[in-house]
Amino acid sequence: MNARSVRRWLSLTTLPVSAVAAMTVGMPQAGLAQGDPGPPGAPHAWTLSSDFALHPNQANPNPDSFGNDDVWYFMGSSTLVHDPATYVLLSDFVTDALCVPGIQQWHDPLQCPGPCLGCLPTVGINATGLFQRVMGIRWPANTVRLHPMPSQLAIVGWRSPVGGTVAVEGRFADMDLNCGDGVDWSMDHGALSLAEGSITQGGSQLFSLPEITLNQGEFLYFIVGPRNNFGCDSTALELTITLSEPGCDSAVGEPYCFGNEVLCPCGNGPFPCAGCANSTGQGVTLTALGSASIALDDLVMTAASVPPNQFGIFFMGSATSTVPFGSGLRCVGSGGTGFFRFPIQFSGPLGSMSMGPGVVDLSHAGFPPAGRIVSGDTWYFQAWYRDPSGPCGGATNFSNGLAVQFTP
Ligand SMILES: [Ca+2]
Ligand SMILES: [Ca+2]
Repeated sequence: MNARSVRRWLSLTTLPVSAVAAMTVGMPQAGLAQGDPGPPGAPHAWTLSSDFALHPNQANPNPDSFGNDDVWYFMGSSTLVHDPATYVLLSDFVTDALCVPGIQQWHDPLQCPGPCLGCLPTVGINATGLFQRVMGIRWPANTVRLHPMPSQLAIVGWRSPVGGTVAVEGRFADMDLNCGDGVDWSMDHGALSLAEGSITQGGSQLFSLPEITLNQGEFLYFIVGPRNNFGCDSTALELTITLSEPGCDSAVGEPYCFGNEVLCPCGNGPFPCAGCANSTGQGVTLTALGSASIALDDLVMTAASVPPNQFGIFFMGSATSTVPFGSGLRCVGSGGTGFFRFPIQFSGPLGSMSMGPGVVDLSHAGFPPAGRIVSGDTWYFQAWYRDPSGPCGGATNFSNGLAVQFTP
């Protein structure tokens, strides 16, 4: 695009004045540095120790920190076979396990070897705020312990509240360092083992699975079995499950920040490769064709599934974010350099907006120096559009984000 056509494009975009005025309320301004309004929106990680609900809010199953019910399950089994049909919720909860006030645990109330020995199998947490050493067990504050029986597994189940791809990271560690023959551990998807191992007496093992695809409602199980002897099998389970962003295809650039139902402002997802749902029932996808070459300047970005006949813009920033806004998520952060707005667009009867070729030229013609695209820059783009009857009561919504690293 040459300078004349850029000027024509810019002047054309000044025409719908009322639309501009209506859209400008609350929108990032070109070239105006803005801090991100607080931390990113709802986090998208589940950590066993921080989600473990304490007295008097204990629950089994246990909700997550986002208000989803029935996410964490504290369980035992009836045999050592890894068969979810044989897993049962531990029914009894105490706040002074092992005779230590503040050690809170779920267990089977029928299998208690003796006073202060605790009941098994068990899943519990040290909520005393202090490191505890009790009967040889070294139990750091806020650490979750599992202990099996000779023929019963100790199990933490996680029932996925979302559909998507998750990363799982954590560690099993012996807490009773002076005795025992170690434990077997496993991480299962339903009845299928995804990772397993044995830790010897006093040992520990890390686990990390970067990509597990789950449907909403499917279970991951984190399991401790006794090996040959269940004595001294207190085992710490550290566990964090993180919702990862699925790979969605764009010929150029990397789409990110999608409309999953946990993050979208009123649960208006999931759209694994688009923004949060709008009034059409769809999320808007932002993808690009052409190339990221500065010299060619042939990048063409398209936002599809926009509500018909609405105004919108493309804008960019030098950082990512995840901020609920309107009926969607703002995925672009100012990065200290500001947001840069491209000309107003109209979605027309087909509900689509495109920008380019000429994006690089446009940035040089219309933006202050901090917003002029040069080789080596990575810019984060997003489409922002009006949607007066959007699902969350917000009058605007966003596409997914698109990261583009520019080349010579
Ligand atoms: Ca041990
Ligand atoms: Ca053992």
